[in-house]
Amino acid sequence: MARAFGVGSGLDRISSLALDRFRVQWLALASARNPGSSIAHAGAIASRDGIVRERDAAPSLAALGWSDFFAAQCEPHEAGLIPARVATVHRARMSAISPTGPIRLVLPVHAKTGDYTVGDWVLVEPCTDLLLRRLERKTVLARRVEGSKTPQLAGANIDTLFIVTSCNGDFNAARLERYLALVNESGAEPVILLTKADLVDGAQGFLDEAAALQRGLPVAIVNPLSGDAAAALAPWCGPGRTVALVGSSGVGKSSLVNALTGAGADAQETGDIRESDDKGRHTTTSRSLHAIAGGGWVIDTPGMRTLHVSDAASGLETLFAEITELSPNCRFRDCTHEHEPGCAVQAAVASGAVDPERLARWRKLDAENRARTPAAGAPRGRRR
Ligand SMILES: Nc1nc2c(ncn2[C@@H]2O[C@H](COP(=O)(O)OP(=O)(O)O)[C@@H](O)[C@H]2O)c(=O)[nH]1
Ligand SMILES: [Mg+2]
Ligand SMILES: [Zn+2]
Repeated sequence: MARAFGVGSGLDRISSLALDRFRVQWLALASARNPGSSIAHAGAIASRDGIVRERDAAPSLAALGWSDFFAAQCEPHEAGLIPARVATVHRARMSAISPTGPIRLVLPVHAKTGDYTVGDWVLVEPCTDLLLRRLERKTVLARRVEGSKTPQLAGANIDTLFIVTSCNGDFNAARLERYLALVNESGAEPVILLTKADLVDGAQGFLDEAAALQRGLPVAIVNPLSGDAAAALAPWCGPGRTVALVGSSGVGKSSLVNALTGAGADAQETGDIRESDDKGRHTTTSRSLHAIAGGGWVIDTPGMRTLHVSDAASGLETLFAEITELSPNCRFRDCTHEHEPGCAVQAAVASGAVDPERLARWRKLDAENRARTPAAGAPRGRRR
């Protein structure tokens, strides 16, 4: 049976369910993006052959971030299934967004929601909303948690990860490098955002120091409280693109999410609808996929309390490229770049080409990564 959302079916379906915060936000956005359209117009028809025909403001597969990478994973016998993007993951339930609208996923028996993360693409059975399988991820932000066998997932299929820090005591090169290692390893593009530049005399020093942390690293100053925050982030956002924010508590991540999701003329309408659904149920601790007003999606990640580096050998290699690129020139293949004769890295430090503090920080992170990455059968560790 093909599923269609007409005026009646869409509204019936919506009113028959207790609206969760996600659903309300999604509908608010669908109508905000297309002023004058009703909720019913934010629908699409998925035919039996799986071809999804877009109608008006409903996110098309492409707008949701679908690409050849995911399409190529679908088997011919799966043509009748609906691809959907996971929007929220709770202990016992998950929701998704598809071109037919928001879906409360029905989980297969024995499914563990911990195996999924916000941003995942899943294939859904159209009539039952049963989650059949997850597609391979393009990128995934993961970290090993002490005492747990499976890594903790903070989001998947993220294109750009904003590492947020502020122009004050929070700014710390060593901590930013930890974030960079994890983000590099995730496969997403890192961008450093500097907030609170309005509270210091000169932000140029912070900008320069951040830019020096990794070759080609984009760094931007952004004030989440100003009206132009969304415009400042626009180069990394847009239809089909997914971004996420990481950084310490208090640096402005939530303010930035608000700036992205409720920007401009739509802010009032979105705010009203959010308020009516609030009931004090703020979900700041769980991750969710939020639509960006100008197109694209932002994943809200809760703060990472500890920031240990593991399973990040290639992430470190990218981060410390000026050091790791020199290693092949060292006399000994297993050179630690500390005391060995004929060390190309030490020679570069002596000539001023490599910052000795960077070398010290690389050594510390590299050792930590080796100590924390299981040697055999590590799915993401790079063999040396
Ligand atoms: N003056 C100023 N305040 C900021 C800036 N960015 C964030 N803030 C404030 O910093 C506080 C913490 O922001 P919040 O978004 O909650 O940070 P989060 O913990 O990272 O989510 C809030 O009071 C913000 O208004 C900025 O660029 N300038
Ligand atoms: Mg916050
Ligand atoms: Zn060396």
